[in-house]
Amino acid sequence: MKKRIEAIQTYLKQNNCDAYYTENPYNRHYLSGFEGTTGAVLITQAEAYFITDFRYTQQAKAQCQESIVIEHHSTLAQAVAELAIQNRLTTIAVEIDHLSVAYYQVLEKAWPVQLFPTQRVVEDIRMIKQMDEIVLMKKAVEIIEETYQFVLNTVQPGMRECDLALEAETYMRRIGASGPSFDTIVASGWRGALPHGRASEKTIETGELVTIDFGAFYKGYASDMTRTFAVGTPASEQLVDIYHLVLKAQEAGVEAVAPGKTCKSIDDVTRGIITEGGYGPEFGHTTGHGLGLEVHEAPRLSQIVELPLQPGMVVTVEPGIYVEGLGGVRIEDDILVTNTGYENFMTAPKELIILGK
Ligand SMILES: [Mn+2]
Repeated sequence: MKKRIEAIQTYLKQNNCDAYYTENPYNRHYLSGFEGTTGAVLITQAEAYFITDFRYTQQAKAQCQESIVIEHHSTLAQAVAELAIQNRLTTIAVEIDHLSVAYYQVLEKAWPVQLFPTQRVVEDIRMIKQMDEIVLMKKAVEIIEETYQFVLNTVQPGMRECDLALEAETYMRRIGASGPSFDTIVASGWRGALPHGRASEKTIETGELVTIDFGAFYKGYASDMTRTFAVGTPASEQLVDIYHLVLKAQEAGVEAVAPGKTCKSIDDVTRGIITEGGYGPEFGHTTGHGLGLEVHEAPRLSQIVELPLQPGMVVTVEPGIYVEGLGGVRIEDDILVTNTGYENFMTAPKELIILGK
């Protein structure tokens, strides 16, 4: 935590700015350790403050070890105005990606300082995971993989997608998740063609492929996993062929991950294989995204991102093919970029599983 605060203080010195302010839940958590829902971080060149109200003071004192905890009795903006006067601040950096226009104006009015608009300062630091973060992410992955085993043991023909999602989300909580890292996607049969088909009331039928895309939060860190499996012998041979093509692309994409390679180059690998297989237009999303405190964060593995991968980044690799009216396939692993290549956090098999056979 101390290192994270120091990184911000270095940024402040380099930019000739007196303080950095955030209420963004992920950046706030990253810079303070606070896991609650209301509060603000103010880091000056000399101090780190955490400001919250009565409801969260005890929690903040326990979680924000490196910050001076301040309980306010009016508004966060007002409390910061007082700190600005006490500390003789003249400029405060704010995260314009996370402020509404209205709230920006509130801060401008309340603070006796110049606002210094910033973007992606903490997000860029967050891209590189430290060892303590990697430990938590591995645990989040372990939970979701165990939940996947449970899903395979639980799913039955005739079961509604939403009931399977509920069972999975309950199970992950039971084994240590604080909750799902996003709404569980269960897309069976023709719904598999919806890349983000949230679990519906459709029943899962024999002969269908089922795509489940889900994740767990563990101590603030997210996992994100997708598998496609068959319930009974797949009715569509075309979908089985598609499965093998997606698997080939996914495995090649994972293998390609290494420090120094650009994000785009990983997308090139998966997209190249799928395009060669004849399904380029049916792979309409990017290959993957960064993962950490947020389930989608930097860097994105896309055609427009030339950023080189660096050790400590965690990214998903998740190509898919979606054929309207027929169905779809997606396979996703969470991958750590290491000094020499990559480490796949996931161990669950990726061969096509045919249940009840
Ligand atoms: Mn994902």
